[in-house]
Amino acid sequence: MPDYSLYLVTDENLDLEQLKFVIKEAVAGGVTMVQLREKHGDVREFIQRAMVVKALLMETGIPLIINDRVDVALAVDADGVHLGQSDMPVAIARQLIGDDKILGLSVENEQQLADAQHLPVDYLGLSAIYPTPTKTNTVYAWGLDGLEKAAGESRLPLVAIGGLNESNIKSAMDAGAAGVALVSAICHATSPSDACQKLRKLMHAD
Ligand code: TZP
Ligand code: MG
Repeated sequence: MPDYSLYLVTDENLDLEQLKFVIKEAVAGGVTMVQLREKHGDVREFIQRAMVVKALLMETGIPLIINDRVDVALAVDADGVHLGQSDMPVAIARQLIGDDKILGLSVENEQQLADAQHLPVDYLGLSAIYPTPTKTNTVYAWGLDGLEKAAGESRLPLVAIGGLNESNIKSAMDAGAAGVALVSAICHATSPSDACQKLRKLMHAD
């Protein structure tokens, strides 16, 4: 099973130099997974940025996951794709990417969590734990209680996302998350490397 524990989701507002800086620092700081999330560029730019990130992750063993777009994931031979509820259906995505790639799906309510249990995905993104300025169209906040309940019900590993940072990642892991996905706590840190190291320590603290 991939190590989902410290899962960086990139901020779409980073320019290419900032993106490279954040990825390099996050790798140095011990991130275990990287998702490239691009919401407003065209597909050519998405592919170019994905190739740059892929080169930076090469030989680190850290998987590159592409947000939303199966075509981009295939184009750069990424390690996986993360899909939302209105993206390509995961059964079709699985056929296209094959069994060896990592496939993640966001679940935004109890019904979606239940429905996802028998889908051909590797993990679920529990979205959102808390409301966050990074993504303003989230529909539901699971909270830590919701995360704990979901973890008890899910046969699939859960990656918690939304409003997570130094103050609450330990609680999210204790509530049963397989990992925490973070945008601003890493991308907006002065030193993403220091931030990742600190997050890792906090996450594994007793
Ligand atoms: N999906 C649900 S919340 C979110 C995404 C992509 C953004 C999380 O950003 P942050 O800054 O870690 O709260
Ligand atoms: Mg999406």
